[in-house]
Amino acid sequence: MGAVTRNAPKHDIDEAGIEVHQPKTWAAGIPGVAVSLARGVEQMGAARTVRTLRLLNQRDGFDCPGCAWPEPREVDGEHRKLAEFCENGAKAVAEEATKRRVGPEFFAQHPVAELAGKTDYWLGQQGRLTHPMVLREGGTHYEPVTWDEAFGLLADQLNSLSTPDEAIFYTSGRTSNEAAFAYQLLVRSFGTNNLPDCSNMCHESSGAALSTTTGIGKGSVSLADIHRSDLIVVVGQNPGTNHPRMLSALEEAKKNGAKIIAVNPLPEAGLMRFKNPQNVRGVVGKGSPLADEFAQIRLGGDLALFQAIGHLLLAWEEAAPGTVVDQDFLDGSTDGYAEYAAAIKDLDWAEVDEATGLDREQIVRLARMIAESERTVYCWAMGLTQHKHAVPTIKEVANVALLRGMIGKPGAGLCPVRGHSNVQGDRTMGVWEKMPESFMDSLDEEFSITVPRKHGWDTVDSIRAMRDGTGKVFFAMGGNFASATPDSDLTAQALRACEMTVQVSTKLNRSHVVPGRTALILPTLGRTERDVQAGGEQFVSVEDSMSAVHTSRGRLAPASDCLLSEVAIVCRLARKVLGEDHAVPWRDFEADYDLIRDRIARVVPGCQDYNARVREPDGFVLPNAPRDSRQFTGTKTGKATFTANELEYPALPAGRLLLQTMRSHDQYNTTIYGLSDRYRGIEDGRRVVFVNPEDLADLNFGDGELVDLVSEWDGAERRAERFRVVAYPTARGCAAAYFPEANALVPLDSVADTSNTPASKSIVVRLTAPR
Ligand SMILES: Nc1nc2c(c(=O)[nH]1)N[C@H]1C(S)=C(S)[C@@H](COP(=O)(O)OP(=O)(O)OC[C@H]3O[C@@H](n4cnc5c(=O)[nH]c(N)nc54)[C@H](O)[C@@H]3O)O[C@H]1N2
Ligand SMILES: Nc1nc2c(c(=O)[nH]1)N[C@H]1C(S)=C(S)[C@@H](COP(=O)(O)OP(=O)(O)OC[C@H]3O[C@@H](n4cnc5c(=O)[nH]c(N)nc54)[C@H](O)[C@@H]3O)O[C@H]1N2
Ligand SMILES: [Mo]
Repeated sequence: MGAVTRNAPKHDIDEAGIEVHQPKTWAAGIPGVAVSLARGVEQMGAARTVRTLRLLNQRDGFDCPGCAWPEPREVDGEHRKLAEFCENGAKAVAEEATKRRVGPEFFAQHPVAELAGKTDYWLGQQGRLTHPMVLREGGTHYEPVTWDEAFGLLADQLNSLSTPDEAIFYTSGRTSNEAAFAYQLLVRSFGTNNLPDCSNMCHESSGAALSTTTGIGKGSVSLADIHRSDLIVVVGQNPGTNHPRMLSALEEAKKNGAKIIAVNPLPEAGLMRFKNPQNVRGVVGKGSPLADEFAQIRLGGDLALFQAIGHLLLAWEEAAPGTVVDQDFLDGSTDGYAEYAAAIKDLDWAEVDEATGLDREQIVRLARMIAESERTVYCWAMGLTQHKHAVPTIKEVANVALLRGMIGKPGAGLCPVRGHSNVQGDRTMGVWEKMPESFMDSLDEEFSITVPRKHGWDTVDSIRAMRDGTGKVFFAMGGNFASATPDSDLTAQALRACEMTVQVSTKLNRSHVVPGRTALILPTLGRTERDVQAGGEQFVSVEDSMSAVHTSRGRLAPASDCLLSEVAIVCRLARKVLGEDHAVPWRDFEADYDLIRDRIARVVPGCQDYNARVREPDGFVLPNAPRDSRQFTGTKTGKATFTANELEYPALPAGRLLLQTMRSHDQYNTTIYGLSDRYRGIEDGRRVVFVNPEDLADLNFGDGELVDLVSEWDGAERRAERFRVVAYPTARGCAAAYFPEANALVPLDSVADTSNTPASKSIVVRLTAPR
């Protein structure tokens, strides 16, 4: 039990030591392999590194706790590699399988007030949490507490609320299907739909747009479709860092003759060239060029770009009828085409120029490639979802796909690339503040209970509620709410105003040190660890970005004897909160997860016979009508739906920059693995702001200067201090800094229409001399 404690860094980040080098023009290859092994050995020693990585993403092993990119499926004629993981997946595993420990002695040594002054990096590097801990009202330090007392304290607090709606139950996307299903059942049995999740800040905009256009809030491609496509459009996504295994899929598609268009304000290394560490050419050669066209778009210019592409496609169709538009598909399977065509007929090109910053010839070239492609896949991530006009932007991408009939046929489709490894599965299992009525009905029927129908709070509304005193208990199933959310100072005050905050976590993070009046830390097992219950050793299941459901079985000894699994935490808490004679057999659920899966099979659409099918070697794929049969049963009209949208893009006042907040190559969201953003040339620091050199000249700032970033929103200012300016080839008028350091600048009310996702990719800022 944690006998070996590897040393955690004593010192925090020294930004004075930051180094800035030339950015790289290619991704992965030897440095990637070397870095992943070094990080593993640093955190867990050599033997454990080899043993652990051997099981990563293998059929008898555990699902990578990194991103949601799918594994190859034998049934589709695809084969898993001996090392089916990437540099950043290996880092994610090293973080979890680390031998460093944060136990009661650590908390006795460090008062909470001191810990609150540390960076997310320092906190995360201290290691795995080993004991349940409590911070009592008025206390200065966390103290050990028994599980039983911890659940008792929380149950008393919950049961003393004047309504269950005063409690908020957050989820991060690493939670397994079994834990997620049990958790939402507990929350709804208790009496609320306040189930915000990380998806609210992530692909909520994709879900909102796609449920209107295709009738299902998920993508409509499989890995095989990517391999078979002849054109892949990657918009607002940095796969080299955030979905590195996707580069292998892009490389394979290229080998089969596909072309790639990259649309991004930054020339991300992983979009330019790829050296595949899995083959000899990738290790010693120059690697393969990836993007055939790189469109260096301005932040938030994508809606205009896709309207322009749609406009050109229609103009060419008009000039030569029957050559561009897929008329059969349009006539038979879609709705709303006439309104859409009318809306983009009179396109204002001056606005397109202003919004995109692209050459008109390039837009024409992109539209040509799209017009000539027989099988196009559109991939996107946070570069599209985190803007005020995110939902209509994604609808415009869908419009272009629909025009050419690029959905529900091999090698084509829409592919929102998900973040957290089980964020999609959590939603399927009911973690959503506005699950449909039909799901609630099934829960009622299956368990003979009555769950509430009133929609709950999402992430932004939860922060508002805690700020206003209507949200009083905050419970988090994983994640790091304090750092991941916008408006860091306001959110911290909101959390501190709660009666009680509770974090179910594997590792120390900021959310533990921004506590409510009373705070609990409930340490839990990670993906990599063996999960033994009364009914024997358990496995869990997850769903990837392409709707494939499969098992994940941990193999390592748990980080401490005191850890409980997420399922056990939910079930024990439920018994305390709801009483021992509740309609749901919580004790049995905890002992044997098969019993939870039996219920999932009866409640969750598409999950019939779950226990048997998930045990198939590759698991099973959830039904997806648009992809499987070109059916759009989920839309209002039962057809794929074109939409007409206003041309919208972020306004940029004179002397200001539009700032995006993004991930470095050395972090997983708020977990900072290290200080190397290798591809962008940044080492040993994180407080940098990337700005185009011509903008710097216009604004009278120089490369290497220290500045404060001041965001301006609705008459109020927010400040993030002491960032080093890095002259960088980003699009004009645009800047970039890392999440979560820059989250203080994102105003709580600056959100995407419809999806309520924080607009953290378009913050109006000015640079000023440091205060
Ligand atoms: N190693 C690692 N893997 C991860 C994560 C991690 O933190 N680390 N996080 C996981 C999660 S939860 C998620 S959601 C995904 C995130 O995956 P990404 O979406 O790739 O993550 P970001 O770093 O936010 O990068 C956004 C990309 O979009 C571009 N972009 C920003 N604004 C715009 C715009 O307006 N238009 C266009 N066209 N491009 C734009 C940026 O330049 C950047 O390349 O990754 C997942 N995988
Ligand atoms: N400014 C800005 N803000 C953003 C974004 C952005 O691009 N810009 N991106 C947004 C996006 S896309 C997302 S998804 C959110 C992420 O928001 P979250 O999901 O809340 O944050 P993470 O950093 O992924 O959570 C990390 C913590 O999860 C815990 N953890 C890890 N594994 C497990 C596990 O197996 N079980 C449990 N119980 N806990 C575990 C650890 O304690 C770790 O400290 O952030 C959002 N915030
Ligand atoms: Mo995400």
